[in-house]
Amino acid sequence: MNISIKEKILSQLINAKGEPVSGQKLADELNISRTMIWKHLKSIEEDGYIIEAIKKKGYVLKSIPDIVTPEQIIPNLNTKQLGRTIDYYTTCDSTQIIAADKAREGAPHGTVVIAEEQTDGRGRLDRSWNSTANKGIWMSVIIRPAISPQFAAQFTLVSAVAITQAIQEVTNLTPEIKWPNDILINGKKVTGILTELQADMDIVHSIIIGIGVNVNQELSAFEESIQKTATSLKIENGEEIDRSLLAAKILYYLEKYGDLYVENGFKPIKILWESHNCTIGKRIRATTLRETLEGVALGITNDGVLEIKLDSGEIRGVYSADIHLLGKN
Ligand code: BT5
Repeated sequence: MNISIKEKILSQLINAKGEPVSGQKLADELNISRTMIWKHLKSIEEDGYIIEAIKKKGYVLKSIPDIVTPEQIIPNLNTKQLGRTIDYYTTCDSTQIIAADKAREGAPHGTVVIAEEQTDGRGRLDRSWNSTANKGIWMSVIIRPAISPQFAAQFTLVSAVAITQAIQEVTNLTPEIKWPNDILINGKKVTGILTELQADMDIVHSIIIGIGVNVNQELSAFEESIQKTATSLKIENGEEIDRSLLAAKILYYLEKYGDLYVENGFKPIKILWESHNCTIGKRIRATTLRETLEGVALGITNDGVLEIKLDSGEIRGVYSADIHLLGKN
């Protein structure tokens, strides 16, 4: 793990929770001069943090900017590998495109690309993804699990469980997973997941997990076409959420459940997924690339495939689809 001196100073200020941190102590601990400490503090202030110097006591962090820089995320991060390298953009076309290039260039497992704004955010099948500036988490995580390509799609479900857990912990809201890649609150979409694969026939080079979480938007921030179907965490619980804290929690659970999945297979994830899902037992319409099926969602298999019981009684497995919930069985 490579943390810069600036990150270490910021981390100490954040951990002090409003108490003064002595400049001399920082200088001694980090083995640099007081002047260097002062220069780093100035640079931290330039990033939007407000720091007050209290005579003979030290420096107090007064306010934190609402940004998702590595300096903001890393002090909250409790992972071994995920998010230990964070590539941050104030604006970009799509974090997914940047991450795909980085993965091809050999970026290590756990590398994160995150942006305040995306001008060309993407969903599945090249649909567009609304990514308002400074209001959401728009990030792509490069992972390199030792699994065969046929299992890669299960990482969408692993990610859904991880994000659901993180949202629950940070907000007390109760999100639900709509198979395969949506997270809903009160029936509206708060998160979309886009899992892309770089692989040969029998080996995964990387999986790029694109995560879009609507955090602090008002309804008017969404394009009109999705205002009836989309929501944000702020709309649902009425208060602003710390995006960097939530991003760190998502990475924590993604590492935890990703490791669990690689070590123990899909079974434990399936149990967690089922406890959070809002698809099973419902009457649904599933639109795949080839056809539209209507029936009752019976469950997911040990491979993450959705099983639907059609009105004819026939049971069909679906690997990927857009699901429309029609109501209770
Ligand atoms: C998804 O696709 O839900 C995957 C979204 C992944 C976005 C992340 S952000 C970071 C990374 N970089 C990227 O460029 N993408 C990933 P899909 O299931 O195809 O849903 C797309 C549909 O959701 C659109 O056609 C809209 O109807 C709707 N939609 C678009 N933006 C939305 C938003 N912000 N919130 C809720 N719904 C949205």
